[in-house]
Amino acid sequence: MPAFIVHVMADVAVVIPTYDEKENVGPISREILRVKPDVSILFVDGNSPDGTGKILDDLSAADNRIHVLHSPAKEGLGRAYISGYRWSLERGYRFIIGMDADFSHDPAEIPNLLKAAQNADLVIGSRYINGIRVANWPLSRLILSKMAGAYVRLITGMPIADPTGGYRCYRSETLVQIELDTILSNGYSFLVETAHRAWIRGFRIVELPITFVDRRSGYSKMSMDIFKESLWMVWKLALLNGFRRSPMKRRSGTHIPAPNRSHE
Ligand SMILES: Nc1nc2c(ncn2[C@@H]2O[C@H](COP(=O)(O)OP(=O)(O)OP(=O)(O)O)[C@@H](O)[C@H]2O)c(=O)[nH]1
Ligand SMILES: [Mg+2]
Repeated sequence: MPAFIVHVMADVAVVIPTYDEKENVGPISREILRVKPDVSILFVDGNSPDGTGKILDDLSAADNRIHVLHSPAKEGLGRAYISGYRWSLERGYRFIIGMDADFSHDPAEIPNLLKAAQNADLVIGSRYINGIRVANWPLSRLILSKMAGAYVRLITGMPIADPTGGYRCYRSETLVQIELDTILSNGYSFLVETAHRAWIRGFRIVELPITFVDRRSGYSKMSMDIFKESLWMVWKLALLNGFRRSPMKRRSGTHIPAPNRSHE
């Protein structure tokens, strides 16, 4: 038996949901590991018909920092993140980053997200704090995105400039306390729901200015169903919290349970 056991605490996991991202997964994982070699990358693939899953298996066989979860079907962005975050919590990562596979989220920002997370419970890479930084999007898409943020702020009172932004870094304790088991969202509204849960519980949320660039290749997975879920989800979050427009006081070490909610 060794005289002492050195326990190396795994620190950073980068979780990336994928659906039909065959051109992006190789380049994005290379770029992330070039910027920050000591992270683990977890792809959560929704059984992509374009063969992304096989490419991910090959990437993970070639590099032990790359991991893959295969979902049986396209389960929605929120469900993919939930399985990825559970995986990361089970393995003891302290900082858990979520990002897209398509280079809209620049891997070069990872060190900045981690730096900001030293003094925050949740860091949101924000397109809209101190100006607008979105490249190559049609104006209609930008207007829709800005309106979505304004809608969230109006209904919930949550003062976040970019509540639908998907480039984030969570401290593991934040993910534990927002109770992934009771998340309602299947799709993109997961991002608003997790931000809202963190905010209403009084967690420190910091918005880090980032530049968002339109996807490099492939196609968007945004659909009418995802859009509709996002519309009613904001009302549901407000309703479940009694239209409360400010955070509950957070006492350190105190667990604030989520309000009762039923699953559809
Ligand atoms: N596993 C899984 N991944 C998904 C699902 N829907 C989207 N994704 C991935 O989640 C990330 C964000 O989706 P995007 O289609 O890029 O959404 P978007 O950025 O709003 O749309 P674009 O700007 O057109 O790219 C991408 O890496 C997708 O491949 C899903 O149902 N399951
Ligand atoms: Mg995208």
